Amino acid sequence: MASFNWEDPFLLEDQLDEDERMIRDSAHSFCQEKLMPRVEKMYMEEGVDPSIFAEMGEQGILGVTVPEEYGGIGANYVSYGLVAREVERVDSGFRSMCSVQSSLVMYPIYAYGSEEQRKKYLPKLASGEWIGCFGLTEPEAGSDPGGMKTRAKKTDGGYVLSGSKMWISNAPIADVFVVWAKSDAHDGAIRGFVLEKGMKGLTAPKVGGKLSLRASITGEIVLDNVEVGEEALLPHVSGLKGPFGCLNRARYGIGWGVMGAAEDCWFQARSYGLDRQQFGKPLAGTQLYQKKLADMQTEIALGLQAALRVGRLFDQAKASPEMVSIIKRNNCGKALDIARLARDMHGGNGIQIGYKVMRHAANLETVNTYEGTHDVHALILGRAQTGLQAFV
Ligand code: TGC
Ligand code: FAD
Repeated sequence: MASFNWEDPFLLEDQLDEDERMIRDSAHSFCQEKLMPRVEKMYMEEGVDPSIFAEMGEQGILGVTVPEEYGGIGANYVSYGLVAREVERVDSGFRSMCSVQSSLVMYPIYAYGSEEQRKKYLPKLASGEWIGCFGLTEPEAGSDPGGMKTRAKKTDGGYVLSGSKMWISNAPIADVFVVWAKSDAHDGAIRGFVLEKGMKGLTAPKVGGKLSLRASITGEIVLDNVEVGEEALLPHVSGLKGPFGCLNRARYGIGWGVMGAAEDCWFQARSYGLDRQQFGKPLAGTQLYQKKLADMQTEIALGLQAALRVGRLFDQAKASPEMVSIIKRNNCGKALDIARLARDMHGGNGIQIGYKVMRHAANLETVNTYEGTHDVHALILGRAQTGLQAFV
């Protein structure tokens, strides 16, 4: 039999091609050299450094799957997942910045936008010169986005948007706002609009006081009769399948990303247990400690393998939303369990910022909730196998 690589139990490495490894390695170096040194300060101060977007853009990790003619690198979905894993190995908040920009802002403009919209927005979003946000959730419509109250009223030359969005990543620093509203000109169907910073009536106050995802800025979007021209409408999609088409991609990336955070917690717990002596021996030499490390290793190996499988199917246009729900739900839940366990294995030191595990655990509370909560994905999967919908 072959020898066992404890860090890569199922030899994921062998299942990647040369381009994928190169994109992954380059993202890994960028994340460790440029992002890791800044994360603690940003997290502690709940601060934001918008210049990170330009650095991510220069690195080529915004809009990884968008074709080169629009500023992306035209890579496959496996590469996108590998990048998400490297970014979230540092912090879920940084991965959020990338996910929103790539899957929730660039993707809808690419997939549902006019050629003018593509040319105007995508290159600047890919370079990070412009920052984007995605407004779907509202104060009274979270898991049930179909219950949104934001309205687009038809005028002679365009639309007037009114309403408010809540919990919107990047919003306070955004230049470009992809906002979803029910349009009276389209029988009340949900339509997407691309708004720009500085439009009269558009504001995006910060939501403060977060105890999770503190390195990513979150805000509201307030739409006080914002007048836009016809060119703001995303012409090629109507209905909830518009925002869900974006969520399928962001959720898929999260399925990979959280495994990066989980791996960081696992490696931290292993190193800590090898160094820390209690009762005259390393903690890692105790049965309970080893059982916990084995559980972490197993769940991460399985989670990564599942993410890779869905990625390969994505690239063959054979992935379904339900497959994405399986990896989003499983991998977020398992990563959160692993981060909490790693925190416990560090004893008192585990609550200190320098050991990273508590920061990951706090972040993963959000990741388990946004992009469809753990339970909402269970209901999506329950509906798919029973034919009965249990939401209402
Ligand atoms: P339902 O009746 O199921 O569907 C309505 C229409 O949408 C279509 N559809 C999809 N299309 C593509 N992909 C999917 N995954 C789709 N799911 C549904 C469906 O075919 C139908 O189309 P049509 O043409 O027949 O009208 O809708 P529902 O209202 O019953 O929805 C139920 C539910 C719970 C599944 C859904 O509402 C849901 O997923 N809720 C969770 C909401 C959510 O995920 N919000 C995320 C907000 S964005 C965010 O969190 C960003 S965080 C980013 C970061 O910082 O990283
Ligand atoms: P609720 O829907 O009120 O759910 C509360 C609880 O009830 C959950 O446990 C849920 O699982 C459960 N529940 C809900 N419905 C059912 C049901 N039918 N049956 C059983 N249980 C149910 N949104 C955006 O649009 N854009 C963003 O960029 C964005 N970024 C975010 C960043 C952060 C930091 C956070 C925290 C959220 C962000 N969100 C964003 C919003 C996020 O998608 C929502 O928080 C999420 O969809 C859940 O909605 P909710 O908070 O209203 O919770």
